[in-house]
Amino acid sequence: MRKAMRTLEKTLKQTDIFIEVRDARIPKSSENAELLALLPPGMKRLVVYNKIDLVPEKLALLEIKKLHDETKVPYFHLSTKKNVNINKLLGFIQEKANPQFKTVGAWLMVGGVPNVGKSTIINSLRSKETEIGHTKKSGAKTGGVPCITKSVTGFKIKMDPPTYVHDTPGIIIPKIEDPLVGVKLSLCNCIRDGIIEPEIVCDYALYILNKHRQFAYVKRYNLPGNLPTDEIHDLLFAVQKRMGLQEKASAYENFLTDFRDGRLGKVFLD
Ligand SMILES: Nc1nc2c(ncn2[C@@H]2O[C@H](COP(=O)(O)OP(=O)(O)OP(=O)(O)O)[C@@H](O)[C@H]2O)c(=O)[nH]1
Ligand SMILES: [Mg+2]
Repeated sequence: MRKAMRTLEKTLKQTDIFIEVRDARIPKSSENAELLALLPPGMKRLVVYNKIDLVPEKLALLEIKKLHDETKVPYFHLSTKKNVNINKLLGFIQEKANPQFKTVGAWLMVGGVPNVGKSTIINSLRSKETEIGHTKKSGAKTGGVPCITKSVTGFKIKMDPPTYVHDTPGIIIPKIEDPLVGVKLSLCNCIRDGIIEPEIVCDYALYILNKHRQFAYVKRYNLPGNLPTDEIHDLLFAVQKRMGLQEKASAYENFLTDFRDGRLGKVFLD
């Protein structure tokens, strides 16, 4: 990550706009102050809150607005999965990115913590430009686990004016001071599984589901008496039984995957 930070710092010197991607479920916890500290003063910035399809939208947008009341940094929400505001993002880029020299084109950088959807956003932008979307050159590599992007790579997203984006590896704060922030990052798959005890992460997920009164898990895992629980061991036992899993570790995995993919309901964690 240190090496990536150094590369980022250098690349930022050839960047016109920095687009910071955060996870709409954890707008505050997915901010990376160390990454933002690398930005040259006065650099044009935008924050996008991706995966809005996974949150109760009204509540999340209210909390996100509060975060920006003082900073005045432009922002909006996004979902690449549901194609929400991708055109708005293109419009923003078109308006703000005016290349100094037409031949060089404008350069953007997409950055943020791991697994928030940076590379997927680049691919969504590329697919909107027919000439680029139909080329054989493959897009940015994406995946459901953190740290898929390993190096800074440039992609063309627009032909006229020529506009390019640096895709960057996800950067996590080296020392997370607040343990709850660590749990939330783990729950949203921004840090690798296993770094935080899975039982703690699952327990927090269950607490959040109950707090939001999202009880889809009761039916999905066939809980005894058709009743919700706040006992993580009872829940994991039900997951294991319902899914026919041999090992407890697979129950953790199954439950977390369901939670992360939104199959158990929409939640907001910050
Ligand atoms: N539900 C939902 N999932 C999304 C959305 N955008 C991206 N994803 C998923 O999030 C996961 C991570 O996407 P990537 O684009 O690889 O994320 P990244 O930020 O580039 O990740 P790193 O390169 O590992 O830092 C993938 O499984 C995507 O399909 C979205 O709007 N909604
Ligand atoms: Mg990536």
